[in-house]
Amino acid sequence: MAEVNPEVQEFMKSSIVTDYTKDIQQYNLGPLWEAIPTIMHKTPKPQAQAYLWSDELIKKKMAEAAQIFTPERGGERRAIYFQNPGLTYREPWGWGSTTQTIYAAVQMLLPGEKAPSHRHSQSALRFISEGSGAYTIVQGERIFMEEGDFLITPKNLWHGHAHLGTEPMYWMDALDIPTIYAIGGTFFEPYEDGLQQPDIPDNFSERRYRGGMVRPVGDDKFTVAPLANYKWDRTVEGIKGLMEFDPDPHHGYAVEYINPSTGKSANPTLGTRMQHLPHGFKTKALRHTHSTVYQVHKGSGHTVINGIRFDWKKGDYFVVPNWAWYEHSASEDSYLFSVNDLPIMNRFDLEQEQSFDENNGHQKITGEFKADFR
Ligand code: GTQ
Repeated sequence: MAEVNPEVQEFMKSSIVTDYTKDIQQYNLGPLWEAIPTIMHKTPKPQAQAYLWSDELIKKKMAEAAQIFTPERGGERRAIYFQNPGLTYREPWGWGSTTQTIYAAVQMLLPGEKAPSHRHSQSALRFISEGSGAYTIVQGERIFMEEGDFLITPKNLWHGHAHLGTEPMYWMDALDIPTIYAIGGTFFEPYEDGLQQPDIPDNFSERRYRGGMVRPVGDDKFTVAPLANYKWDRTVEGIKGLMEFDPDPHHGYAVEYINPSTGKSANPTLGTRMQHLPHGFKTKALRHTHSTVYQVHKGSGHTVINGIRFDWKKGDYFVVPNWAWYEHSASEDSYLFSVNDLPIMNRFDLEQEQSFDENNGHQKITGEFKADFR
């Protein structure tokens, strides 16, 4: 705001003004003269906080959930979402917000279990953290999932899951639930008949895309991504190619999952990356408009977020909010999967980025993260 002279400041604090400010609010009217610093802050001031959920906590709570209900009996999915403590104002469950735009969760499916089909206007993705032998069936295509696979479930397609294997499966879900909620675009429909049955060959899209950088003729016309499962082996091949060269100082060896029809992000509203940080590698600090949710797929290390050190290891999840300085450091060979809202920021032409120039690109560490349970 422009400088206000002391006389004006004094006047704005007088009862003529403050009484009036109070008065209009009873008519559901708002005083911009009071609200500007809150609703139009100078740089992004996300309500989402930097936070970390540990593998132990998630496993413990999932084991408890498994004792209590199955997906078929209990609300369609056994998924527990990461409710950011800065976004809990819609009690009692918050509003499914890990950042302001991203919902992230862990889902667990036990051998023999089924999660019935449904469809909705939110776009979904999954990253498989443990196990194999389960499939998701998306619009009649059974897609078998293995550790390290990245899958998309485009909006409005029927989808359900079933587990034909022998060990529990865990995966990360991410959806644009808070974004669709905020703009009033939510539609949801259960499938009338439990789990949809297959009507096209298993793993159809992944088999059609076996060639990688060649695509079936005609597929440039797709509006939804035509590839449903991005296999781990192929992702690692992409990263190995990068490792023949110097790492990116801010990202290490990082690739993004793209829609092979358009070259844009695999999901229209959520960006997704796999990032390899070799043992001992430290990235330089960066901040940008978009927010990110990470899953530690392999390894261990820490991330400094606005001066606070977050130690992580395999199976942990953490949030880097909008416009927060962050830098990663790997103490073992590490792989971080991440989901971001960069496609949304780009669509609105809002993305800005800055690198941290002082101290050779590294923040001063002022504290360590400790989870505070409510
Ligand atoms: O597996 O279809 O975590 O529809 C949230 C919404 C998972 C799913 C979630 C969903 C799903």
